[in-house]
Amino acid sequence: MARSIVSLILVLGSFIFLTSAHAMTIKLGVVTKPGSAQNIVAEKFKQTVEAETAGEITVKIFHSKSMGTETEILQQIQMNTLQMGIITAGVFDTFDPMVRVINYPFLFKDHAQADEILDGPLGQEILDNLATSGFKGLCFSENGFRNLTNNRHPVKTPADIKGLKVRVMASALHQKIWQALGANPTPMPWPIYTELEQGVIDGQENPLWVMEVYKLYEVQKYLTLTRHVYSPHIDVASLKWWQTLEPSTQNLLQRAMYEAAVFQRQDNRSKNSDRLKLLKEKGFFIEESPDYKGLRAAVADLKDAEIYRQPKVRALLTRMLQATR
Ligand code: EAX
Repeated sequence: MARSIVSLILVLGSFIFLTSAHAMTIKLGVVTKPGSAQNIVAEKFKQTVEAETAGEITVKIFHSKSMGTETEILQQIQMNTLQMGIITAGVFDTFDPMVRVINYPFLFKDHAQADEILDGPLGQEILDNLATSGFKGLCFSENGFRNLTNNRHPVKTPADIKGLKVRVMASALHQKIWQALGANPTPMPWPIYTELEQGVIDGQENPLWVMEVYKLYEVQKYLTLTRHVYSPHIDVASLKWWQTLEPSTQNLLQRAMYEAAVFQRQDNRSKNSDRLKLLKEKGFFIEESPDYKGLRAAVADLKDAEIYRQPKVRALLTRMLQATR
């Protein structure tokens, strides 16, 4: 009896030792709430990783600002207090100015071109360069093409944008874009429902899913399909942490994240026409064909702006503009 208890304890002990030696919990941060584009990537990634490792690796998702703003999530990833994040590319531009290249206005003509470039060598250069600010760039998922909403009046031409107080992300580029379009851009972290409701700002710009998931139709009246920036997420890990992982684990996580990204891009795109219908039903006045020529002309000089002056950034922007022409 005593012997069998001892051997049971030994067996249990070695089992606990074995599992704890390999078991790992990855903390992953997103600023958005469940149902959002970022969360769909995170949940798919979690599913795959936990299924393929039979639970040896657990992914814990921190969402809805429980880890702070996107900028704060990135700072925690740099320090490895969070290991991963699905973060809107716009807010990277204070960490790594190279990212401004993919947020350039009217850069990609459609989703196919965005995928081709971002999954290709130019996208890889941007992911690799993130190592200089402490991130392992894994791949790109999507927020989507961004569109303007506001509460003042319908917007069709740049003249209609003049003087609108538009909330923008914490991004020098996004601020420049809206200055060039004649608005009064106001940087603020996400979410911004209350500020819209209280009229602190007249408008904001985001992909269609945001207007639906965050019920912006309750506090905004006019939607213009400006599609001014294709907004990816960059799916990142803490470089400090990544370097401690076995190559086999790195491969698994890299592949699982790419699969999640591809799944989410398709999921997001497949819902856009229904979203447009829903937003109309909810009372949005929608301008579907604004003066794209005028909008493009207003931002055409941005490539020469100070924010693209660093030689490395400038060189990549030139190549990117050629590749997407
Ligand atoms: O993903 O801050 C932003 O405008 C982002 O696009 C938002 O978090 C939704």
